[in-house]
Amino acid sequence: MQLKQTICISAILLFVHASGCANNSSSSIDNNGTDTTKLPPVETKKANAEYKPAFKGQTRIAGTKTVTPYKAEIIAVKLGNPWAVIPMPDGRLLITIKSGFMEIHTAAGVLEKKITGFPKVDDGGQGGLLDVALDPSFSKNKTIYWSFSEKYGSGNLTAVAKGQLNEATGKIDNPTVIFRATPALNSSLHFGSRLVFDKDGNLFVSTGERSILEGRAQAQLLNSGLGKIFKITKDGKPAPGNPFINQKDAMPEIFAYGIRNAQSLDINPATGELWEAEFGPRGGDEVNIIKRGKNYGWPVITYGIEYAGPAIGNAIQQKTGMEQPVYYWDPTLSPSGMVFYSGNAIPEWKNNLFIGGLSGSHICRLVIVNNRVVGEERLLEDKKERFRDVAYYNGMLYAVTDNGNLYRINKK
Ligand SMILES: [Ca+2]
Repeated sequence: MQLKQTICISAILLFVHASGCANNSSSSIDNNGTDTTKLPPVETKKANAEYKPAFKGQTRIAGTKTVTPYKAEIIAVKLGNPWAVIPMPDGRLLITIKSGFMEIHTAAGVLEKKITGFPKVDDGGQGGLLDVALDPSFSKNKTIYWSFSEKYGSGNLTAVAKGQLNEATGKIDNPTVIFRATPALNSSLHFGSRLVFDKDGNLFVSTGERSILEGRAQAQLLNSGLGKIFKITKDGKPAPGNPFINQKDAMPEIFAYGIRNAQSLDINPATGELWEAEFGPRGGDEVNIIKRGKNYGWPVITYGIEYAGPAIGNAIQQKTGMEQPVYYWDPTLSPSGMVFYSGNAIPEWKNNLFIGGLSGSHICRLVIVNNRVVGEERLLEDKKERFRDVAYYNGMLYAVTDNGNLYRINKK
């Protein structure tokens, strides 16, 4: 009896092992026997700039194609202008609406509650109520953090606030601004911004350089909040260990600098590192791995050119002391929100990066091995939508678009 059981269990283990191998070896081969990880690059249009990449595979990497059958459904419509979607611990979705409120939707997309009572946002151009993040102890303290464009002095800026989500009243309780990316300028563009918690319980915040030339130059200045990645505590103070805490005239909240306009941040589940995507000018949208104290080069180095055509600065793309992007696009994707897929439901998506594309009108899937992009795929290109944000929950992706649609992407 015991022997029989042992044989049986061994047989089961063998079967599991064998089928696991079969999955691994077949996951990139489609029904026609084509290796779907070595397709031609997805980008076929002429680049705006004739710049050469710093290393092979920094742009126009091999195309790849998802083999596991999946479906994309629109589960809510007419959301207005959604900017961010994040899952709550129970699988419901919290969605920010740019004009200044949030909505809670069920996992099936049904509107459950409108949340109001946020401080007034400067809703114009790219400004408004932008990203939202849940406190790591949200289930207990109901605290959320959000970024928004705020009228401040004679201009406007990117601010971060916190408060408690009161579902019973549909209000945000104790809304308090905890951080402002000064100085305020007069611009309706390039506010950033994403919020993501590090595993140490501090909050990363990205900002933009406000697009106007006065702000652009400040992306390189450590006494300015424009064009930066910040790391702050839950009260908006500099996170312990920040690189410029002891440097005179530097903002102690800065974690990294030389950023143009970053609307994408997420922690890579495979490495724990912070990844970012940012809008370049005409060409030169970037993906970066953000490291403490590093300079990401804008506007000194870039793979893009001015919208009007001339080179930016001295037309250089690489410089000692400035970080190279892991990947860049020319023509642009216009990367908005992004998320790593950390589940197993669609095996070939594990630890891939999914980035919402605005002008690119698709969700970009990047396959990453050893911190290099090895494959690119365009998802939902046929929908012709501007994808504003992408979220992950339990094997599924959710996405919101500028048309006000909420998508759920799931294994078939
Ligand atoms: Ca850069």
